[in-house]
Amino acid sequence: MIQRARSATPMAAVTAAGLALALLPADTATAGTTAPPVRSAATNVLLATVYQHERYQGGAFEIWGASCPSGGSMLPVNELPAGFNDAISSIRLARDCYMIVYEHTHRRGGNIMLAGHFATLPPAWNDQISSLGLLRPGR
Ligand SMILES: [Ca+2]
Repeated sequence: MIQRARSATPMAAVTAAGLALALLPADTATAGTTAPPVRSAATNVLLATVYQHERYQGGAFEIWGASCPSGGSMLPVNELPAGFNDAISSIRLARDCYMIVYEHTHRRGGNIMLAGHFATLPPAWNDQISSLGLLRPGR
């Protein structure tokens, strides 16, 4: 399902999991002023921003949702937007939101869990990520 954005964001794709992915052009990726692409109760929290280059540079996409799910469930992004497969080099995560990143699409292959902000990724993971999932740390 594809929805047109009302803001300057070119397009927002809403995944089956109810996440909204908003692509940001490279020149605005670091400005931090882009409005949420889809305003609804299901997509009003910025959960993560994913960048093509280290130190939050290059093209980026934002992941919006209601919240990170608790209770052991995961919000999946099984395929990355065009230009991001094997091209991710830095990631910012909302507080209380963890990300598991995977070597292959559809959350297959090797994986690691991330929390917080990563201006650089562990070397083995730079330009390797092909899918991901968001979840709330258990407690
Ligand atoms: Ca990969």
